[in-house]
Amino acid sequence: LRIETGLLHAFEYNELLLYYQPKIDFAQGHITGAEALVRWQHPERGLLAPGDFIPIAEETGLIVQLSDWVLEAACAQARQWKEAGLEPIRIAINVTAREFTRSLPDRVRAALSRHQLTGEWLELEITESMLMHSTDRVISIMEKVCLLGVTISLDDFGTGYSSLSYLKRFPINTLKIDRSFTTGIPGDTNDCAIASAIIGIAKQLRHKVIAEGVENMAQFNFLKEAGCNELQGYLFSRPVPAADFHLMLTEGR
Ligand code: G
Ligand code: G
Ligand code: NA
Ligand code: MN
Repeated sequence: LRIETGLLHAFEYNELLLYYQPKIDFAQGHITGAEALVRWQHPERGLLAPGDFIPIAEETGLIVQLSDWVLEAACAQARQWKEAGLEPIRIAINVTAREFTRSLPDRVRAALSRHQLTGEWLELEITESMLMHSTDRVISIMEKVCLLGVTISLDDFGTGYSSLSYLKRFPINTLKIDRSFTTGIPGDTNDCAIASAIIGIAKQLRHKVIAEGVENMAQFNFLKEAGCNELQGYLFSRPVPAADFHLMLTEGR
């Protein structure tokens, strides 16, 4: 309960913030975008990671308010970067199953228009489990999002139960290889096989593929060789505050 009432205060007192973890393309080594990851600057407990409060937000229903806050904060930040003269880069936000409803395209459209942004600035990360039910409804929501120029990536790919025959029906742009597979590369032959297979599926379906949790050069080399398009992970950068991410962009890393 203390976290719950605290979380209500967090909105009121501006204690939430977004960190940004860059996504890099293998070919050029350029930053192509970032995943926005929420943090809570708690007055007593310090900087809290999502694992410390997202589950409580889910249980209490505050996740709805939190998700609205994240969408708004990401777009407000993108607008600042746009006004600072940066070329569009995709800011990816994590979308929960609960907000994946018919109103999602309207919420996204409204947020973009409020900040005078094109869809090129935004990406939605969804999980496999969101694709499993009411397929036609889900496809129609995704298509409306795509019409805004916003891309969709499938997070934690391979950890859920996804029917590969379904996969081709969804307007998805990118598959994200889950960190649990990246971790075992290159030593674990199963993880290597799974990562390669996901890359193969992505290519066949003409999706982009990104590996998360890339921490070392052995993983980097394997994934690059296997044809992975992008990477995200501590090898390049941890999630960082907006100002630090802006510096990375302008220093042209
Ligand atoms: O930042 P960290 O590595 O601790 O993130 C842990 C998890 O929290 C990730 O799996 C991510 O999907 C989730 N997460 C981070 N930010 C958000 C957010 O803004 N909304 C939701 N729903 N989940 C988030
Ligand atoms: O959305 P998702 O649950 O996949 O969120 C990614 C999580 O993984 C975040 O909590 C982020 O801080 C963490 N993370 C990002 N890169 C790395 C990495 O290279 N290694 C490890 N161990 N964790 C990472
Ligand atoms: Na994610
Ligand atoms: Mn993920």
